Amino acid sequence: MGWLDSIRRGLKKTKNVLFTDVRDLFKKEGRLVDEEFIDDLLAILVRTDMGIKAARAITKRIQTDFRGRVVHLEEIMLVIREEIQQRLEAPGELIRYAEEGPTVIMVEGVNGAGKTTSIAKLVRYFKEEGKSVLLGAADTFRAAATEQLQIWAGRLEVPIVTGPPNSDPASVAHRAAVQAKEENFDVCIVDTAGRQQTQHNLMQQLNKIHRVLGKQVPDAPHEVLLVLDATTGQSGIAQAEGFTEASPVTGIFLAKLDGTAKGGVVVAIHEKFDIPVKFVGVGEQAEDLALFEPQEYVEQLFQGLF
Ligand SMILES: Nc1nc2c(ncn2[C@@H]2O[C@H](COP(=O)(O)OP(=O)(O)O)[C@@H](O)[C@H]2O)c(=O)[nH]1
Ligand SMILES: [Mg+2]
Repeated sequence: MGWLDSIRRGLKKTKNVLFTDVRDLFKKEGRLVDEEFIDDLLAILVRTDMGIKAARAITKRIQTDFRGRVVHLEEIMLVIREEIQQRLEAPGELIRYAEEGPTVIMVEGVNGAGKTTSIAKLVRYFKEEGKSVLLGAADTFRAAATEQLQIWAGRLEVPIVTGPPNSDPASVAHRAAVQAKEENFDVCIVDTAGRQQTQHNLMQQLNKIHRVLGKQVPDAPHEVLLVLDATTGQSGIAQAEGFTEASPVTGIFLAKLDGTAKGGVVVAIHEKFDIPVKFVGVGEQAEDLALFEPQEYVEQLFQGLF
């Protein structure tokens, strides 16, 4: 199954809101663009979690273009599509690979966001690209966290560096980077414990892991991926702010897009941060990954809708 099928699957619930709910605004043949219509449409757009700014911009344009006119579903959908498309930009290069030595990727986010599962998806992705991968289990706070990553490592047949429970996560990160360098791995992915942006010490610790990796491998980490849970919508975005302040996040991995009608959150993320959404998680298995391409995202979101 290709990336396109994956993104389609991930957007199913969001499509439902857009299509079913917007279509329901059109009881007869067309509908007069009046205040009531605009209010109803705004509420639907907001439900996709694209953010109030984008939702207002879309309804404003519809008001300007069509006020007092009877419009058809297709005309409205076309405007929504155009406006969403305009707000999304291509992520540029997906991964900034190291010029020499292993490419080191650090993965962070709040508890339960989907970090460990997303790492499994990345492992599978890199393996399909023909690259060797070494994992670093720097979530040492819970024994179960290391075990979870170990299970994935076993299934995906990649080696993993671990540490005893409650040991210094930076030390695990350090050993993973050293091993990746000495044994010529292409990619080294470091898992980290979940944390809240309000936990100052833990945010400092992310910074330490970041520095330790950089000492072992030039320019490491080459990517810092922040995993956001799509089902938390706008509140997930708010959490992200603290992370981008604590460490230079280079990309968003948007997990659990399949479990939510809030797929518009991609738009909100783009509006809020200058950080591209690079990967999208669409299920609990290692193959449930989509690479984020704005063009495809928009196409799949509106495919079959009009
Ligand atoms: N439906 C769905 N579930 C996901 C996805 N990514 C992760 N999960 C689930 O979310 C839960 C938390 O994931 P985990 O990777 O342990 O999160 P972590 O605490 O951030 O490491 C698990 O039950 C995962 O199976 C996804 O893309 N889609
Ligand atoms: Mg985890």
